[in-house]
Amino acid sequence: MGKPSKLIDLRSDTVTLPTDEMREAIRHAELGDDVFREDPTVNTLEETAAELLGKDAALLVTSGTQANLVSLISNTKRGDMVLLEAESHIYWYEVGAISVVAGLLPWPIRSTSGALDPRRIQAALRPANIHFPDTTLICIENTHNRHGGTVITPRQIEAISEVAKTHGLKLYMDGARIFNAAVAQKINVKRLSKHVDNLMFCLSKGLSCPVGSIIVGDNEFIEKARKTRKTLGGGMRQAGVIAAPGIIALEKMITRLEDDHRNARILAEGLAKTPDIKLELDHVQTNIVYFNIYALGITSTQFVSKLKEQGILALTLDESTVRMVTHLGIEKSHIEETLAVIEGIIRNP
Ligand code: TLP
Repeated sequence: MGKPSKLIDLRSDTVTLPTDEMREAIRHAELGDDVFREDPTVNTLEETAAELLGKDAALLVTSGTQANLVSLISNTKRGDMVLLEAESHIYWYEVGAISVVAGLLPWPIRSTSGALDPRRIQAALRPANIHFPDTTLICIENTHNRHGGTVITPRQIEAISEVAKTHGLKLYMDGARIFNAAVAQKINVKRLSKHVDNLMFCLSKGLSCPVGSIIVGDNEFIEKARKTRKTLGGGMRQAGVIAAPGIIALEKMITRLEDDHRNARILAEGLAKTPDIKLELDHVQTNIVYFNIYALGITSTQFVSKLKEQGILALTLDESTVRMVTHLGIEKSHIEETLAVIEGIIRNP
């Protein structure tokens, strides 16, 4: 097979473009000043999101990173200690905002596939002592990005929430891809949100919106988060232009995530059969595929630039690990082309 005719962008589901219906909705959105709570489109989106996740209220913010930061600040006080998974997005990819801006001490806990073991949480808790910061929050991530888009089950979340309750801690979920987690497990998303105090999810990943993330929680928390968002300069005016595609995403883009999962599986199974490529098939549960190319004798950066020469875009995770993410616009035929290109690279690394 020759060079693919069109770029196949597997870097992230964040590269998805709004659908025609979303663009139309943006054009026609009814708008107002959201700082005055007068944007009807934002209000509708927030009400829809709160209902979908089974919480009192919701807040639209600009990005997943802002959602996590607003939530961290609103769930804690400066100087507190926060327990989180060692590979979590908050710990790795948010420019240290948890410390730099929120003034918190992140306490990473290792796991094998992204789900925190309640016994390890228990072991990390410290007794009241003048030397120690107060531990007030546990953060989980679902699906878990750096573990390969793995899902956390309602039972696992409930077990973590029991430790949280016993010790008076709050439980927050970075659910950037929470609908992927729900669709993969064929469950109502409320079963994943039920046992956390609050959570966020992203509109601008697999749901294909151009901008935005949503925080959901109880009324008191969301009021606090609204003020925190303002502190961070995140109060928006006619934000209905962002909210309008969000409403369509929640109505129409969730069930199709299954297609992305199916394509990721085809990709992973193809890669697993390819000599010199190693991957954990068990970890491929949603739309993210990581694979190791160490045995090829080139770095992941070199591998990714060879892919790019052939019109395929991917990201590196570390020196020998490559990441590919499926999303709207990636069809089965693109996956087949990608596998064929990879076979070519392997024959001639
Ligand atoms: N993740 C991005 C990159 O930052 C790595 C991606 O392409 O996967 N939580 C999780 C679990 C995420 O994966 C991301 C984005 C965020 C938070 C932050 O969202 P944004 O990019 O909207 O700030």
